[in-house]
Amino acid sequence: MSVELLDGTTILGFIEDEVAFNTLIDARFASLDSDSDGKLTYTEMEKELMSLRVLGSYFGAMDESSLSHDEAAQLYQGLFKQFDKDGDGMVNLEEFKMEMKEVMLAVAHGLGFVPVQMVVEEGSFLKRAVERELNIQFAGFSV
Ligand SMILES: [Ca+2]
Ligand SMILES: [Ca+2]
Repeated sequence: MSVELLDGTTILGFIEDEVAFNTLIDARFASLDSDSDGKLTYTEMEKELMSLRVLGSYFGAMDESSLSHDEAAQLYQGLFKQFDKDGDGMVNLEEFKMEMKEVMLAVAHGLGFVPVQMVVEEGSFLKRAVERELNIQFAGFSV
């Protein structure tokens, strides 16, 4: 975990960088797919859904403390269904990629263009987005 300063532009830049974004999505998918069958079950997705929920709470979309255990379970099921576009009970790479893009776009728009401090996890999307922008800035300095 680290505290980073980021705004919507940081995230948009990352999403638009197709190679960087797809590379991260592929790696993330593979790490979640613990039995390597190319599909994510609800159980395999659970950890990711929790971190997305934390992300959502930054924007007041969800109030953590007011949720009962059942409500939290419903929330995760709902998030999972959002990923599972064709409703077959599994999330494949295409579905994962599509929904992650939508989630990150929503986060970017929620952030807007005023930088805010956020606690980000190592290896998370936000962390990669920040690292990518730093790399570009450093590359700019060396020219
Ligand atoms: Ca699997
Ligand atoms: Ca599916």
